[in-house]
Amino acid sequence: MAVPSTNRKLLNWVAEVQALCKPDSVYWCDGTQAEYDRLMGQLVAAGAAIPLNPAKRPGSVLFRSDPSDVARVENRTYISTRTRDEAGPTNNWVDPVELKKTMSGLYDGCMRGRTMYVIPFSMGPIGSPIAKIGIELTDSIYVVCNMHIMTRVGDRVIETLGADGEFIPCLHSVGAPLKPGQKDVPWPCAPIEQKYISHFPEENLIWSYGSGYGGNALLGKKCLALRIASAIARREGWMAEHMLILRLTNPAGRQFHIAAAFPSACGKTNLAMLQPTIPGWKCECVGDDIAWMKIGPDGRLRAINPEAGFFGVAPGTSYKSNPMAMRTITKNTIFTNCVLTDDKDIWWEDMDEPCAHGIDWKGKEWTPGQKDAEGKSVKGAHPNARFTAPASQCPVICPDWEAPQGVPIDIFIFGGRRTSVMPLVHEALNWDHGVYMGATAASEPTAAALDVKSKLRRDPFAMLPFCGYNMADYWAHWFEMGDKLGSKAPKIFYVNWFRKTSDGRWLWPGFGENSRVLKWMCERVEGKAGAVETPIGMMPRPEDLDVNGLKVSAEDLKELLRVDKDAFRSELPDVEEHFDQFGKRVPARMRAELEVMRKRLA
Ligand code: SAT
Ligand code: MN
Repeated sequence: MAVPSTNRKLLNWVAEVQALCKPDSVYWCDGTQAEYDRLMGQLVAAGAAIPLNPAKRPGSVLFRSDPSDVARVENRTYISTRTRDEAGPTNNWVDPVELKKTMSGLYDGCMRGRTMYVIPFSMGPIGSPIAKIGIELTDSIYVVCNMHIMTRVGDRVIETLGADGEFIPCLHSVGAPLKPGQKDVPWPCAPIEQKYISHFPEENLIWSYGSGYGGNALLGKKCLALRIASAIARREGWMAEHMLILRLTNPAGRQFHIAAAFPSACGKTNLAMLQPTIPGWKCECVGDDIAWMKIGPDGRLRAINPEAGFFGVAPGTSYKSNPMAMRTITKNTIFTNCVLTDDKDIWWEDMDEPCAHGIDWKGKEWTPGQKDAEGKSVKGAHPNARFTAPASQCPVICPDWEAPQGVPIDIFIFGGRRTSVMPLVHEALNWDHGVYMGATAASEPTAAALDVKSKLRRDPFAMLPFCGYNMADYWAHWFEMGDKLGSKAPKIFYVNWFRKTSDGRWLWPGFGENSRVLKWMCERVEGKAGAVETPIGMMPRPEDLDVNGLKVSAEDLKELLRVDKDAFRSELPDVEEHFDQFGKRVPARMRAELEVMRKRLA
């Protein structure tokens, strides 16, 4: 057990929550391996965690969530600001006084029969000028163990906090108190209508109730590092973004740092750990999900990865799609909602080797191709099954991934999953045009959100579910950052790896071959690579891309680099509608970009 803090604000808050939630006991986490092993041992003994075959996957376990608790719940996620306008039309809003009243009612006695864990954690390397301290109070050991991997937990955080340091309070409960003698279930949680993932950005406070899953429960990630941090960043003049960070080194040894925003489950982890297929280029991973960026003393934007682990989407991850992720998760990894194979290893759809038989994510006997009552084939792993693994285990982790001052960003990339219309890559004509690209980014839906049904989802900057204030004000903040950065601003690009032909064939091989597109971007930064101006921005001609050894026909490449003016023009009303939901708050500069686009496409 950790040294109890001397921080008055912290001690008072812990006492207050203890009085409200009424846990049987309170435990201060020290973040040590011994603590992790002991707590995980308890979960194994209780049957909540299944230890995997130590000869195959040492130090690793499998969890199965309750079938109702498998992903973030966006319709139960709230930005609770004094006025509805401050949260904006894309966030759920409830008045903070009312929400706190409702939730206090739920929290009252909610930890009975359980231990309340105090998790002191740092988002970012401890002591970095960009890092922030959070304290999560939770009654879930699963959360404690995941936080051990995903953040930096322990005594050093308490020491850094000192007697009067600032921290972000993060309260979490699974919402499943136990009566005396009542046996716990493997995955306690509350019914959907009692789940609340609430943020109070005006007082840097997070209250989460009822879910044990991912971003609903590991409060350092989406809640703190994106929703609360984005609101702080706007006040303080920096950026908290849903972006991977990577370093690309060219054959001459010049380093480029890229930060890229794609919605959840659109291949951020794959790109972050990309293995270039072009000779002489090296790629290293700094982070796969979140970037915190401040303008450094030299005027350039410096980025850190606030996390310490990867919470990656498992299905689709393979030695073919992401060998470095596969090697990262060979040990010391927590798996959630995967298949348990007969030799006590894990499996999911599109892993390299097929699985003959196993136990599916719901705990039932399973054979591939198995059909349900309606004749639909049953997946063994949940589409949003996850792995939680230490970033330090990634074979291509960047040597500077924990550099307190961060890495200087040269390039921003936006994108999404679009099977049609959007070409392989285009480059913004200037910062404002790049902000327009980010604001209008769209994707076809993925498995990361439980409750999104629409066909094409505009996901500005991949921040739609993660922006802790009015999205239009967030766009204004991007314009302001551009003004501050001036000539030192990163160049902005938009990519789409997911184009298909009308008969459903992929046009682009993706994965390591994406390095060809990144190479072109780096050479644009250096002023070396050619491009043509199109109505949507600068684009490479086929001869501007390094296609040496690439197995894509000239015809397909032409299609990948074609701008379908009619299709883009036909999407403008949708863009306008997208802007209009924010009314007068839309920056004039954004409206101006739309008008320029309209003219270019005419
Ligand atoms: O479940 S999380 O929100 O942590 C991951 C994601 O959706 O990107
Ligand atoms: Mn994400």
